Amino acid sequence: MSPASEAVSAFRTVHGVAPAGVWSAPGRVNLIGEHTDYNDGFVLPFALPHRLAAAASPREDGVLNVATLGDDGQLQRSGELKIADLAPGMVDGWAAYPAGVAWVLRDQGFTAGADLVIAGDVPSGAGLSSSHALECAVSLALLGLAGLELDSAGERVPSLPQVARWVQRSENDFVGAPTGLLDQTASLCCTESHVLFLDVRTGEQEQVPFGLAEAGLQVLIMDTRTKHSHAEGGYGERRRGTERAAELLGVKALRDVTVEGLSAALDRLPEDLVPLVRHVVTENQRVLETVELLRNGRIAEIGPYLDASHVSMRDDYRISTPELDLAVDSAREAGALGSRMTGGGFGGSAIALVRDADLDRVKAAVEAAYEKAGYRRPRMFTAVPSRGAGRDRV
Ligand code: GAF
Repeated sequence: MSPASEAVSAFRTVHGVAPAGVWSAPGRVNLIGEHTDYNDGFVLPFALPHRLAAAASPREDGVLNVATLGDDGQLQRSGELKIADLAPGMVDGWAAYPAGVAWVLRDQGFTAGADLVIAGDVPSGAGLSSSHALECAVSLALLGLAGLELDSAGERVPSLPQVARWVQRSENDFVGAPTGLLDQTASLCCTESHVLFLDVRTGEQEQVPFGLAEAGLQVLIMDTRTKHSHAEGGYGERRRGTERAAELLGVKALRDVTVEGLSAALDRLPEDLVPLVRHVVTENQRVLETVELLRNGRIAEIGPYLDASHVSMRDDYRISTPELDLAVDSAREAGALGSRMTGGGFGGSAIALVRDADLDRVKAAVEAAYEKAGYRRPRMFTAVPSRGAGRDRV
């Protein structure tokens, strides 16, 4: 059953009637361009086929009531949340994500309540943006109930990039996670068969063809099944470090430092900021060079950029883990064209670009390496670039 059908059926179970509609949003992987988004830089994600769906009906009483269907088939409930009373810090756990969206939309004049039932198959805690899929599906559901169909052709008001900024605000100010714009924009704006080249500073977007099948290639996702958390520690620390570096260099954001000016910039920084800046500046350049190859259909040649990106995150940004490194190294040794951790780091998933003929060998090698190291068996699957968020007809 599709996530949308599952959400509709769970809605019927909970509420005894069909929902007014169902909206869904995908998880994402970032092909390259990590920790560049909050430095006004470049990112290159694609949407996963995995989605979270929100079946929804309006309520007259200004209450948000969310139930979510877990992997174990059990429903968890948010309880009745009065939208007018929502404030940061009031809601904990998974329910903070839909509540944050309702909170931010309230400020835009969308104050109506809703019953929502969520279902889907984006692995959670895998660094594949299940929380953003949830936020984006809920945003489109609440806006859709208010009569705004953002996925229809023609003029879109508000635009999807605008919704992405609202989702970011809900995450930063309500949930309390200091994340950038990558994940929401990917979930909302990606299209099938393309990677999305986003210039975070200007908001400019380019859908770049990513024809894996034509090139005889696969993207293998390797979920280390180790936990990461953005809301605490490492992510915020790195973010603050890069902001401090930009301030010391007298630029608006590290986006303004070029590879040509890198060495002079590094000379002006305290030692602890040097590797952070080196990562961000070189990563932006890697995105630009990867995009250029993809524009010319040279997809099999991007491997070295993926590899270099991983090394930079491992050694300079220091956000990789032994599990991620082992997945990347064993995939490479077994013939992957390139491999890197994806997302925020500190656990989660890595990706590998693999020729069709090498896929089984690469998967077996990663599994064997994990077994030998005594790690939990990784979850592995291939994924093609899929459609972004929108309304589903079931
Ligand atoms: C997480 C964040 F949510 C993104 O904004 C981005 O910074 C990413 O980590 C790293 O590229 O997914």
